[in-house]
Amino acid sequence: MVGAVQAVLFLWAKMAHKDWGPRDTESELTRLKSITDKALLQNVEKRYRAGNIYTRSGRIVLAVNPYKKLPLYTEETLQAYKASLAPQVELPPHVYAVASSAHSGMLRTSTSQSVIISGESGAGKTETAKILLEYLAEVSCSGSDLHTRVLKTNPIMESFGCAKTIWNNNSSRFGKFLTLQFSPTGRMQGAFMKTYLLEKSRITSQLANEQNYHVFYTVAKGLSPSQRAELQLPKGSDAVEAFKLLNLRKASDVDWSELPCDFAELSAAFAVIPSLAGCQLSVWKVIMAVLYLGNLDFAGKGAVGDSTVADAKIADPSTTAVIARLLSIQPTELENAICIQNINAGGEWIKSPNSIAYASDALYSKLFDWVVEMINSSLISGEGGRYFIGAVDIFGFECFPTNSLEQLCINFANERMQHMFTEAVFESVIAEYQKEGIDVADITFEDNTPLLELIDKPATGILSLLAEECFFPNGTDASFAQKIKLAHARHPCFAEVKLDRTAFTLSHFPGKVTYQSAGFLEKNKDPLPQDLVVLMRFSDDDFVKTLFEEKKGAGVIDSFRVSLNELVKTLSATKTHFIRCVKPNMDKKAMSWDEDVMQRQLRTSGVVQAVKAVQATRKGFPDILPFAELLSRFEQVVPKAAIGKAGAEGVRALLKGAEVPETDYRVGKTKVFLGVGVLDRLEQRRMEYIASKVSDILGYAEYIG
Ligand code: AOV
Ligand code: MG
Repeated sequence: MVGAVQAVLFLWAKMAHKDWGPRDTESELTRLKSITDKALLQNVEKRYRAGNIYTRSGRIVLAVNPYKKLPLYTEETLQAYKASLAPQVELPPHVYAVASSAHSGMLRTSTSQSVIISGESGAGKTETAKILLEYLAEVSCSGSDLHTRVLKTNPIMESFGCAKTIWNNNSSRFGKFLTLQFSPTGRMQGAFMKTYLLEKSRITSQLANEQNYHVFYTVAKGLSPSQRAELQLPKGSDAVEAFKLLNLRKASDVDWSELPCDFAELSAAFAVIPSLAGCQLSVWKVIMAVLYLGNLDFAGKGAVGDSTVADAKIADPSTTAVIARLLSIQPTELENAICIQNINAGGEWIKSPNSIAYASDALYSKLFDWVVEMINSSLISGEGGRYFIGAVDIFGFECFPTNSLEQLCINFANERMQHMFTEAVFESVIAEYQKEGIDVADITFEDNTPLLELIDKPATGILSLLAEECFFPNGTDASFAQKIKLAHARHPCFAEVKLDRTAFTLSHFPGKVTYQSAGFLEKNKDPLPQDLVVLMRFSDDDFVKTLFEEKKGAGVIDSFRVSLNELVKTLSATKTHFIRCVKPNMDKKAMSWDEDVMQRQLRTSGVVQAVKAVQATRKGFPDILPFAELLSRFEQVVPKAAIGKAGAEGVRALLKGAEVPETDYRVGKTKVFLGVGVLDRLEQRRMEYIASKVSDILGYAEYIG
């Protein structure tokens, strides 16, 4: 009998509530009774261990990287989110809930939306972006060509732009802003992406245990014998360990199963993008040319580093011949272009072998840009799309043993996104209170404006000083380091490094990072030897020519700043959604929980502060409900006095009837703010009420049965 009552009760409670049953407090951090760091962490851990990697915290969805496949992305789950009409906050937290909310929000309010996915390197941003895209494609263009094309951009972009680092086996080495274009009825019509700052230095040098871009391994190993014959590759072109740029001791150093796709899948993905489909062999050619360039050595006196010698020669002319053949250029001209770099020493042109690295960098990064351009030309909607949903998946915050200009840019981009996050999250809390006419308590949150200014302020910021130093003929990395120290020694986010005059430390939101300024100037100038450009433009291969077509270009930093500003402007004009990815350990391990690592990320990401701010502002009123919601849920459970009255009047009558002391709630203009425990007490009454009805029904059933 008791069992039957419980079962009926459970079903009743489930039916009485929209979608997935009563709101549970654990899936929403701001609902927790205790919001100490420890309590929040324990809650997230408990959920994580039960396979619930997503937790909501007000407007933010927190995603903990499971580092293993979980059954969270099934067709049924997707359909359940698709079919649900409940607002996002009512649904179990999930990337699908965010995607669904962005899509329906776009339609309901006629406003473009964006999803900002942030987190440290390896936290799960790129995976999250894929899940988001899968959902949006499924609900808005299922079965169409666009659906296939837009999803196939993932293996291509990951192959060309991701690489194994110490922090992530599939680390994005570029930033991406994907824009999905929609019709007024919510159908996806097209897509395009903007990419930011591919890490060029990786092409020619990687840390031990790190790797080059995935595509090099995929292509070197995957080309078929007939393709190798067509490209006239020499014997052994499939021996990946023989290519110096691949940074391998043996072929088995590559974990092939971890690459985003194999060669057949990459080819298949190319095949569905119309503007890439016919160019496959040309692309593989350039990839192989870059690999052979990396194997070039200089002979005799002109060896690397010996730039005073005027007779540098390439040690192995047969390799030069292979590269020249691949690029359809003359071997002697290639040798000249990479041996003679226009360095004037005492009025004499000297031959420096250094331009091999520039040649590989230039070829690959131009190929990367071309691939992005082709994808865009195949996916973008001619009609432009009325609204869009944008997804930001940039390279995550990172701190390596040695950090250079790339890390400064990456970390700076993360700071900009963090700033948007704090603005949106904290300001929205304040705004909610003000809108309801309720006093706002002091909210404290880390404001990273001082650090942003230190890096980006016009004229005196670190990036401006770098650009300026690049203009001076005598500017060096050391003089740049000196200048920023003079300008910023006292800045609270800046610190000098003892015994290292060219290094400096910045206090970022996730922690301190020490940067080595050696190489900053050259990286910013991004030299592209003119001889090489001319040579490529005279290639007999139209594809190679196209790669080196003239394009406007500013300094690396200048164009990065401009595009980041544009991104922030674009995002600011949309309704923003936030997904915060965190990783449970630093070892890329499944289901291993390192409390310190998690604590640090929750604290530094602003999630803990956001939860605390919500509570601080609520001055002990953790539950905010629209009037109608309170009335529809609890009206029956209090004496008749409240029934029939709507709005604030009804709410006051209901709470009075339920004997809630006046000090335990505040009535705003459209919402009621409930004190700690009030909602629980009301729920309790509601359950008692339902139980009494159920026992009436069961009693009646027994009577008539
Ligand atoms: P990131 O994008 O945040 O790092 P990724 O999205 O590449 O991180 O995630 C790193 C790895 O974690 C992936 O390759 C997966 O193995 C695993 N992973 C992440 N999310 C999930 C998930 N929801 N389910 C299963 N496995 C997951 V970086 O690009 O380095 O900043 O720059
Ligand atoms: Mg990534």
